Amino acid sequence: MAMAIDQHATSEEEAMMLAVVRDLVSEKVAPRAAEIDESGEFPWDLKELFAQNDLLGIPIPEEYGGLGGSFVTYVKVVEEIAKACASSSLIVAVQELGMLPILIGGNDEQKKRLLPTIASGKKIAAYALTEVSSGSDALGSMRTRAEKQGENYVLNGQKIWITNGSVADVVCVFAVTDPSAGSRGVSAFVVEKGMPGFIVGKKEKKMGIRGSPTVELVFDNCVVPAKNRLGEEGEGFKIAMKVLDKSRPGIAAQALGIAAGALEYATNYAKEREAFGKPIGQHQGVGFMLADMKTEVEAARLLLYEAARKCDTGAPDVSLWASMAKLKCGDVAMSVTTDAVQVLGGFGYSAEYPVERMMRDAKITQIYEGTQQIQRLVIARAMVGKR
Ligand code: COS
Repeated sequence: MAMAIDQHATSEEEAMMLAVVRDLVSEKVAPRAAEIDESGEFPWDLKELFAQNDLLGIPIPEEYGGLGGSFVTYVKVVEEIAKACASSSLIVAVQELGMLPILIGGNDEQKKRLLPTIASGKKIAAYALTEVSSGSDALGSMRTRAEKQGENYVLNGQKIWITNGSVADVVCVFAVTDPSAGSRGVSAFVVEKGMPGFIVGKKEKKMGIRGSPTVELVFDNCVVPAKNRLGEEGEGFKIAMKVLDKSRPGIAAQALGIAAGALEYATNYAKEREAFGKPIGQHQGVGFMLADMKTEVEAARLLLYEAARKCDTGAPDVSLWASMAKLKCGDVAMSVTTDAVQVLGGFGYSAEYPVERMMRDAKITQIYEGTQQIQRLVIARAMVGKR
């Protein structure tokens, strides 16, 4: 029984789901990971596979077409996929990121209209906050404008580094509606593929997560019906921040999965590869490295699962925990994959082996969904406040 062998599952349903995901990953995802990285193409077949297995709407309530599952289950699913393929894990993680503004800020009509097709995977969702001069300073430097004209808003501006932006049907976009109102001058909109003036711009060439398209989006007098505004005018920035509280654990899960995948590969290698008459893992230099890597991965996992549990319970300190999980898991992903390359030596540096890809994929987890510096800022503010 899956329950008996799954030390991390918190319920029988979760154990069954994770068992299914592990099979899918070993049969369908892992064999494709190197080729997805090499080609840089979005794996549409895996998106279909995840949709068929109900992985794209795990935390969406059943009344809106989702599975009604927990964030804890969701992060474990992302982690399992990321062990083999970081790009593919983003299909699940960004579907969640893109739907959260609707779940958090939308009214009942919007949720009924938009969430079921996202949960089923019929539509792909994305989240557009970042701009050329507005990365960490998401609020102060936002330039994209939305002006009310009759029953519509007209959006003008540009967003960059939008994951899945070129394949998305539904993009939650944040834009300034009142430049004089500070944090209350931003509003959130659902922009749908085909709306006039919604243009997909250039695609980035990246170090890692190469199978996940990262693009620029341009809004050129883009007409969005007012019924697609999420929340009241001026509530957009708070919606954006509340989303990040729940989406950062998803990226932490991706990071943890990358680290766990690299650790498993390096451990098996260290048991097989011999030097000076014994497996290299039995030399203290390598054995102690593996011991540190294992300890870091397990510590990061506990932090992540607690952060996800806080997302489920609506804990008031969820921002703090989401940022701590993202900070720890991102740093562990980078250090563990770097050490995994070291354990494999010259083979680790070769694209014939997966750990160099994992090391390249790990780096972004220290940058996106808020840099590690921004996570520290959120953590410190939660501890000592902000004047
Ligand atoms: N939940 C609800 N409201 C929040 C919030 C949260 N987690 N975080 C901030 N807010 C509110 C604040 O309460 C404040 O509201 P009032 O003006 O009504 O008091 C408002 O939002 C502005 O917050 P703050 O004053 O903290 O804004 P700053 O510009 O100082 O800093 C940071 C905000 C830096 C935390 C934010 O810009 C950030 O997270 N930046 C990184 C963005 C990011 O992660 N980008 C990655 C790409 S998106 S995938």
